[in-house]
Amino acid sequence: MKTIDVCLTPELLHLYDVHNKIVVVVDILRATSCITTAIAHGVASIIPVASVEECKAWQQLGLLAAAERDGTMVEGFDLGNSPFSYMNPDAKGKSIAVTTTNGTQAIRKSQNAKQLIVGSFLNLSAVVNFLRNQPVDVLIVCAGWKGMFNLEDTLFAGAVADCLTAQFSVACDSTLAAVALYHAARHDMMAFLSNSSHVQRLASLEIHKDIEFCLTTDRYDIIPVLQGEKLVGM
Ligand code: 3SL
Repeated sequence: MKTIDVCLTPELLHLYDVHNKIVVVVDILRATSCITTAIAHGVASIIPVASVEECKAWQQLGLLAAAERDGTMVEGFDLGNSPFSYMNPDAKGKSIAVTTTNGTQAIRKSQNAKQLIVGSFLNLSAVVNFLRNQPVDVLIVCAGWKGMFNLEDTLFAGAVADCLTAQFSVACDSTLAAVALYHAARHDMMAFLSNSSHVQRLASLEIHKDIEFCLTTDRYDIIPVLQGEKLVGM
């Protein structure tokens, strides 16, 4: 039987062989929610990059560029990391280079996967329905925060694994833990996450609207998938 596993932080990624797996990268607050929103609103592609310098180089080549560090937009860029900024009609049909504190790093670290897709609560059912029919093992990579565990990404991993118990066997206790946390949280994720570190961090930056949006389930039916260096809609 195919397996589903959860890598709780990118620091643990060296323990997994991603070459033969579909990797789902998740950074609920907010990178993968932004990427999902961007593609759903007609952005042609997202180029996820690790460093601010690399992102700047894309901007100098004429691309729109988004950079976030520690929750704040980096000066000199066109966009930060709010899902609402990706709804701007001016971004439609464009490619956007993006760097974020954790999410784009997790994507780059997972890029050798057999296939890499991007997940968020916004496209939860689309991700689940896609994975259900795939003949290979799945690894959900939680972006976390600067190498550390976070709750919101783990809840998403638990939600996906919970929906796939009939088709996949669980490879590791991290998946069981993620499902247990999701069961504890699912009726009121906002309340469950209220003391979590990144919700507190974003709340201190007065980004409540983004938190609420990123915890919305099934707003979009698309899945960003990595093709070469770009994430495009599937
Ligand atoms: O860490 C990341 O990749 C970001 O999503 C963090 S933030 O939500 O923009 O603060």
